[in-house]
Amino acid sequence: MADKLGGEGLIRELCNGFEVLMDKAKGVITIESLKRNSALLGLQGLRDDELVSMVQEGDLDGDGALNEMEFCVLMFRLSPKLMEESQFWLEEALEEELKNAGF
Ligand SMILES: [Ca+2]
Repeated sequence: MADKLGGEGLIRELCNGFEVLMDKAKGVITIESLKRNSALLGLQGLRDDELVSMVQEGDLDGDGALNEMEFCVLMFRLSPKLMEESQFWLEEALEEELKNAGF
């Protein structure tokens, strides 16, 4: 599937979960919204501390929540094979993102 979709489609595919998991009011994924919505993605088996560490692992700017970019990056890290195939343009996308964020 990844081959057919190409880079951009794969990103979209990986980021799809974001909309489902996010706190609609805040526009980010919090531990609470993850807990509330994780069953929709078949993640209901995860314990609270696993959800917490998932957010902590993905939280790059330390605000305690996952924005869309952080979520996508986390999904890549949780999908080693995808990451292998996609590393090049992920790095490009990240570089661009960090530049835009003023790093
Ligand atoms: Ca964050």
